[in-house]
Amino acid sequence: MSIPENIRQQAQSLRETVDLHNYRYYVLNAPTIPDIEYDKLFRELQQLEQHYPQLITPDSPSQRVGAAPLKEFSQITHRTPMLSLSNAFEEAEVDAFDRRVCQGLEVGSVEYAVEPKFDGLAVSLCYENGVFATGATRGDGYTGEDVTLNLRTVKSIPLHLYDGLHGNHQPTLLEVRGEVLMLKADFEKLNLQQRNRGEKEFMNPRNAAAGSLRQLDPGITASRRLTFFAYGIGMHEGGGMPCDRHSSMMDHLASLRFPVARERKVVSGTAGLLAYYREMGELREQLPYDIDGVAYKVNNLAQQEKLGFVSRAPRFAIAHKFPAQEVVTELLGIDVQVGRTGALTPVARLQPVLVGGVTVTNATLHNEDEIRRKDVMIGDHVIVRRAGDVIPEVVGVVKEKRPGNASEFVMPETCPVCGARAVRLPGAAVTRCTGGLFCPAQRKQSILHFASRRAMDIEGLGDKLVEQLVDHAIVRTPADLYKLGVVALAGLERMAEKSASNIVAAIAKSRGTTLVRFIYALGIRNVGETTAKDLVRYFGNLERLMAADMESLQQVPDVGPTVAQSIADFFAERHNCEIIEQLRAVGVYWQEGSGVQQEELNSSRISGKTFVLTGALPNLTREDARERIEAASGKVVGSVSKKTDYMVAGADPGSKYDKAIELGITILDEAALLQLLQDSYRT
Ligand code: 5U1
Repeated sequence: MSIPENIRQQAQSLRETVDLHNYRYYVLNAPTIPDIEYDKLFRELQQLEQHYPQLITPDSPSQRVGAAPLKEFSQITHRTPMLSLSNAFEEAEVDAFDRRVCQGLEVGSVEYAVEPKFDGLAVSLCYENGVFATGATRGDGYTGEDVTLNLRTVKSIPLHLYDGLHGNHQPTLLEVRGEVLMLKADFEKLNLQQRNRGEKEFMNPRNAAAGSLRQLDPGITASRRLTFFAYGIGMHEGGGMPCDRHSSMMDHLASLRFPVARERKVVSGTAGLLAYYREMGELREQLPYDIDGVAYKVNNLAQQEKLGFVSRAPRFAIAHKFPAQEVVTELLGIDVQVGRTGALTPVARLQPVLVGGVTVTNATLHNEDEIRRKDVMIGDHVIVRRAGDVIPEVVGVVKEKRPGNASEFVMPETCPVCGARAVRLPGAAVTRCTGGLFCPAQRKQSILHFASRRAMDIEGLGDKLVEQLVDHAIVRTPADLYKLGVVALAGLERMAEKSASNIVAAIAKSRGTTLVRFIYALGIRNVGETTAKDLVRYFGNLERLMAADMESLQQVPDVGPTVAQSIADFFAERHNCEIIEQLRAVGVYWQEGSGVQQEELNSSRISGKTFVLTGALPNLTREDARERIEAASGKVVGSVSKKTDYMVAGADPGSKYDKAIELGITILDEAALLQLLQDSYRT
């Protein structure tokens, strides 16, 4: 059957439109149409192709998924070897690299293209006459595995080279080199899914990316969200690549619609390289993907060629690695710590080891189920991860190194601190000490929480001091803190008179507080700062909150049955009410509100609306913006969801911005926010 020209054109136009929206969504992170519109276009294309199968081209966006599982991967020999980069760990090694380069080129200073070094899986993509033909893993650098069908499912990999002006001179052969990785957010989602399905979790985004790409069934790869970033070109034949610099080559790849790192730059000399290293080191945690260092490349391609290669690494490039965030060490034992709410947490006692530049001796194992799931035994060699400010955790075990005498962890049946029964309720993941505030560990943690910065903000009351105060029975409840004198404190270990009087002054200062801080300081289970704010906004004063029943508690926005039950249980406990009485008796005070404040809430048009802040605003700090929004009864939350009403975005917004765009959430800049706040008080 011959196909009418208008149908042919319609299919071509639909393919181009779908390609464009794919590119905007997966590469630029800036979609311009809602998902529903995209789905409609995609279905239209599918229907047309179903009706006229002759119209189907291998690079049609409809042809990414659907290939049958393979029996095994075949091998692909790379047209040009996939080299690795030499590593530098110290500044001196970077300096030596720059000096070698200058010497080799007989110049005084060299321009470098610098970019993040992705912590993923290196792949080579081959485009024949502009169409994606084959894709392979790095393998041994000369031969890799043919993962073409799997790479086709990665939406940010173009199935053809973008030919914006139709008829542009395209290379007959182009080998694009880059890295397949999984974004941190996608990794978290995948692991949550794996956990919910009772399947094995992945140790880190890199393993998840590798495990997802090396699947014989492309359907599995398609179900995992992988991302690709290009960082160079292997072979290139037949024109269309007019570049004399690495940086312009990357720009050219971007114009062909390959994803390239936004953070790439051009710098000069060692000073430029090291400044970039520090800049990226600071940015590392905020990036949506893991990087393990930065890559430095001589920018001028003729200079690159002149420098050439040494064994399997180029002389013109080097990777400057960050301190490892994951290391292997020995698990010497598992201690059990008792938290503020009595939760027993198994903590790994480790052979001290440097992780991310810090010596780590302990790492959390979360709970008993996690230990079983990760199959951790005492004596094992374990993989410890420490990223940013996050508490170090054991992410896995090196099974091959398990010693014959490795022993299993058993959760104690009694609290290791007070000896009360430890209970794990059916369906709960956590085992808890039943000793309540009679347990010194819970008492210490409650007092530390009470004094913490966001609660009563008592400066200088740290864990060593609280430990002594509780162990010597000087402090039993938070109210006892306000009875402390300089003499009692100065008698303690490592406590000079000056520090003692500073602490007494800090305690005295904390007497004047806010009801939000006070409620948060009480340490009611499931009541964090945000819930404390919601409760105060709704009830206005403590008496009303203490008297509230389950029904009225659940009238508070965002308070469900679990939180309501925790609050009701807390105030039903006589001991807790007595402590509140004692705190008032020792002079703790706050400004009481006037009761249920619904009318007041409703007076602002943004009351109850949810805001997410991202990026740097020109004039307001985050705290300023938050305070102003909250003063108008709006609410600031940390993450974007369908329920978010507004995103306030400043310079260099994070990935939240992309998500907000994706969900069609109204975006405000600082000026628009201030206007909205002003308008919100007008009726
Ligand atoms: N960002 C980046 N990673 N990476 C890895 N660039 C880069 N370049 C590489 C490798 C192996 O090699 C080329 C310089 C040959």
